[in-house]
Amino acid sequence: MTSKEASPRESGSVEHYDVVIIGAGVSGMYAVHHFREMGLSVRAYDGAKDIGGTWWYNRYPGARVDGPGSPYYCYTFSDEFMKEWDWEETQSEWSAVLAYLEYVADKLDLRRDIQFETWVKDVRYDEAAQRWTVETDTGVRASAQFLVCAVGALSTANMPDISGIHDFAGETYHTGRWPHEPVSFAGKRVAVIGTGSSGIQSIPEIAKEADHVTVLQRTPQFAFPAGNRPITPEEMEEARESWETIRGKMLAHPGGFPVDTHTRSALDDTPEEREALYEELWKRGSFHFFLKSYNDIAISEEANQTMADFVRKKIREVVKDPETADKLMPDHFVMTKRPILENGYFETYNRDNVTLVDLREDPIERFTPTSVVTRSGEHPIDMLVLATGFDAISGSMLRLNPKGRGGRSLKERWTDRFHNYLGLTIRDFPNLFMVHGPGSPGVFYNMPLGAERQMAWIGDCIRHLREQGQGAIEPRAESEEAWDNEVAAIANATLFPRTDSWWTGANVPGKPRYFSVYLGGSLYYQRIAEVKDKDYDGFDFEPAHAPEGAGAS
Ligand code: N01
Repeated sequence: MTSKEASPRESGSVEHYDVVIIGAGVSGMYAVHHFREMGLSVRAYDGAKDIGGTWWYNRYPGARVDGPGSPYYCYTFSDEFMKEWDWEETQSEWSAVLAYLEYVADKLDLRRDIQFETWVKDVRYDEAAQRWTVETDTGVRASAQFLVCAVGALSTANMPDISGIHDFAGETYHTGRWPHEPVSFAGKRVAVIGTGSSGIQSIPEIAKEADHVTVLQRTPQFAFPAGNRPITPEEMEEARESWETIRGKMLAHPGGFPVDTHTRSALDDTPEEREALYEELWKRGSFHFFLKSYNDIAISEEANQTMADFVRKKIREVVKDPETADKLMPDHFVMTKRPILENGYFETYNRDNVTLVDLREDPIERFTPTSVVTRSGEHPIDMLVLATGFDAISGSMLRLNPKGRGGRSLKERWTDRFHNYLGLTIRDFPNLFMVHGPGSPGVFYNMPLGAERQMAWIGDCIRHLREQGQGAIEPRAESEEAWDNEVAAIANATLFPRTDSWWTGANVPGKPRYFSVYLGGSLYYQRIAEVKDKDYDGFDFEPAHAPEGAGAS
C-alpha cells in the first residue's frame, strides 16, 4: 500500500500536525491510515499500551463479538485484508478480533504514527491560530488544525454508584477494564453486578470455575442464542469470491451488514407462521433473529409482544427452578435494550453454584470487607465483578472535555442535550470531528464500516477547507437544532425511547435522558453526502488567518 504522508514540524517542545486523532481503536486506526493517505501529517494518542481500543480493554472471560459477527465485522476498504485474513468463528473471541487489528496495524505500519500510554489531559481551541492544542500526561504537547475524536462509544466504564461499595476489600474488576494478567476464579465466591452483554457473556464462564457465583440483577434481559460456530474454509473462500457483492450489500443495508432487509410485519403472519419463523431463527442463532424476522418489532407494541412472548417462553423452557425463571423474565419491549447473544447463560442458573438476586425486590444495602448485604441477607464473597457497562456514546467525549471558542468546555455545552450537527461536529468547537458520537448511527451500525464512512466525509471536508482557503468550519446553531429534531423524530417513531437503557442514558445517574443515536441507518450516509454536495450546507466557514503552512504544517 502506498502512503504519501507528510512530516510533522516541531517548534519548541510542541509538535505540529495537520490532524491529531484521539484514540487508537477500530476508528482511530482507520483515521491514521485515511488521513495519511490524503498526504496529511497525523498523530494519534492512546492511553493503552497498544492498538484495539475497546478490544484492548474488554478481555473478560467469554468476551466475543455479540453482533452479526465475522467475517463482516471488519474493515472493508482493503481487498487485501479480506483475501489474507481467515476468520475462524462466527462470533469471534476478543483475542481473535485483537489479532485481526494487530495484523492491520502491522500491514499498514500504523504504530509509527500512534503514541501509546499517553493520556490526553487537555485539548483546547486556539482561535487566533485556528488550531487545536493538545496536552498529554507524558508531557508531549501538540498542535493540529484538525482534531478527530475517535474516543469510543463504549469506552468510559460506568462505575456503579452504590453506597459502601468501596468497603469491599476483595478483588474487584470491571469487565470493561479487565486485567491483562490471568484472573483465577477457582475456589472463590464471586458476585457479579450487571446482566447486560458483558454480564451475560461472562457469568457462564465464571460459574464453570468459581466456587459460587451470586448474580446481582437489576433488570432481567432478553438474550438470544449466539449460535457461535466455526467458519469453514469453504465459507471463507465463498466470502472472498463474492466480496464485491457482499460489500455492496453492506453499504446498502440499514445496519451495514450483508443481509436482506425485513419485508413484512409480524402481524401479517398467523401465530403458527410466526412461531415457525421464530423457532427457525432461534435455532440458527446470532443476529438472524433481528435481521431476518419482521420489520415492525421495534415499532409496534403488538408485533413486539409476539417476539417478547416467544423469548420469555424459551427462558422458561431452559430454567428449571420456576422462582428463578420468574426473576429472569424481562418486562420491557424486546430489542429496546441492546439485544444480547448468549452462550449457555440461562442454563447456568440450573447449576448448584449459581444464585440469582433480584435487586428490584432485594436491593443492595451495603458492602462489608468480605460480603455484599442485600435486604434479604448477607452473601459472603471473595471477588466482585462489575459488569456495569459504560457511560456510552457521549461519555468519552465528555471525559475528554475539549475547550472550544472562548475556552468554553463541552461539559458546559452538553448539560441538557448532546448538541451536534450530523453526529460529527459541534458548534463552538471548530475543526473538531467526532466518530460514532451522539447524533450518528454509531452503535446501531457495523462500527468499522461506519468509521470508514464517517472518515471519508471528514477527509472530504478537510480537503474542501484547504482548497477554499478556509481556516475553520463549524455548524450553525440552527443546524444543530434541526439535526437534533431529525434524530428525535426518527427515534420517537419507535419503541426505543420508551425503555431505560444505555442508549437513552438511563444507566448513568444525572445524564441527559434521551435517545441520541441516529436511527435512520444508511439513510444517515445519504444525509451527510447531501450536506457535502450542497457545499457544506448548515456550516459557517472562517477564512484562514494565515496562508496554509504558516502556523499549520
Ligand atoms: O453494559 P450494559 P455491558 N446497580 O449497560 C447493570 C457492547 N458489548 O457492558 O439494565 C445494579 O448493557 C445494568 O442494569 P440496568 C454491547 O453493545 C459488546 O453489558 O441498567 N446494576 C445492566 O444489567 C452492549 O450492549 C460486546 O438496570 C447496575 C448492566 O449493569 C454494550 O457493550 C461485549 C448498576 C450493564 O449492562 C454494553 O454492555 C460486551 C447499578 N448501579 C458489550 N449500574 C462484544 O461485542 C448498571 N447496572 C464483545
